[in-house]
Amino acid sequence: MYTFYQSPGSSSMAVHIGLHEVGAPFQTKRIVFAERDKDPPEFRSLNPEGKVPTLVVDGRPITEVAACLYYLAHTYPDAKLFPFGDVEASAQVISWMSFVASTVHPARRQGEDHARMIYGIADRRLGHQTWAVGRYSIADIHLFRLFWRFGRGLAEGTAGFPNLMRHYEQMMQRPAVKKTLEIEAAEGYALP
Ligand SMILES: N[C@@H](CCC(=O)N[C@@H](CS)C(=O)NCC(=O)O)C(=O)O
Repeated sequence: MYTFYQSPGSSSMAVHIGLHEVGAPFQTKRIVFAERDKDPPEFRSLNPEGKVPTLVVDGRPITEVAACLYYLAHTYPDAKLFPFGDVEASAQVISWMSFVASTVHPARRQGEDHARMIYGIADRRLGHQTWAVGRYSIADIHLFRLFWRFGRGLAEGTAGFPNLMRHYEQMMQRPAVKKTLEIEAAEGYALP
C-alpha cells in the first residue's frame, strides 16, 4: 500500500491518474496549500521541498511527477504505460517528460502570452500523432495534466492548440482519467 501526498487539481493529479491506470493500492494524504501549517508532521522529512506529488513506497519517498510515473509504469508493466524494450521510444518518453516538467510546467507563471507560445510548441511537437510517443504512455498523462490546468486559467481559451485539444479529449475518455477527475472534483480543486 502506497501513501500518496496530493492536492486536488495540482501536479499530483498526474500521479493520481497513474495510480488508477495501474490499479495500485494507495492511501491518500491531502496537502492543503492554503493551510501549510496543517501539513502532516512527517511530510517535510519525506519531501524537504514540501511539494506534491510525493509517493511513499515502503517508507521511502519518490518525488517529482516524472519519477513517480516512471516507478508506477515499471512496477506494473502489464499496464503498458512505457515502451519497454524500445530504447528510442523510451528516450522519447523521457524527452517529453523532461520538456513538460522543465519548460511547460513553469510557463504559466510567466504570463499567458509566454504560456501560449510554449503550448504552441507542445502542440506542434505533438502534431497529428494520437499519443506523444507511438502508443499511450506516462508521457501522455504528464502532458494532459498540464494542459488540463492551462485550459482552466486561459482568458483567450484553448483555440490555437488543436492537437493538444484532441489529445485532451482522448485522455478524457480513459476510465482512469474519469475516475481521478471525479474524485478530485468531489474533494474540491485547489488550483495552484
Ligand atoms: N517539478 C515538480 C513540481 C511539483 C509542484 O510544483 N507541485 C506544486 C503543486 S502543482 C506544489 O506542491 N506546490 C506547493 C509548494 O510549492 O509549496 C514535479 O514535477 O513534481
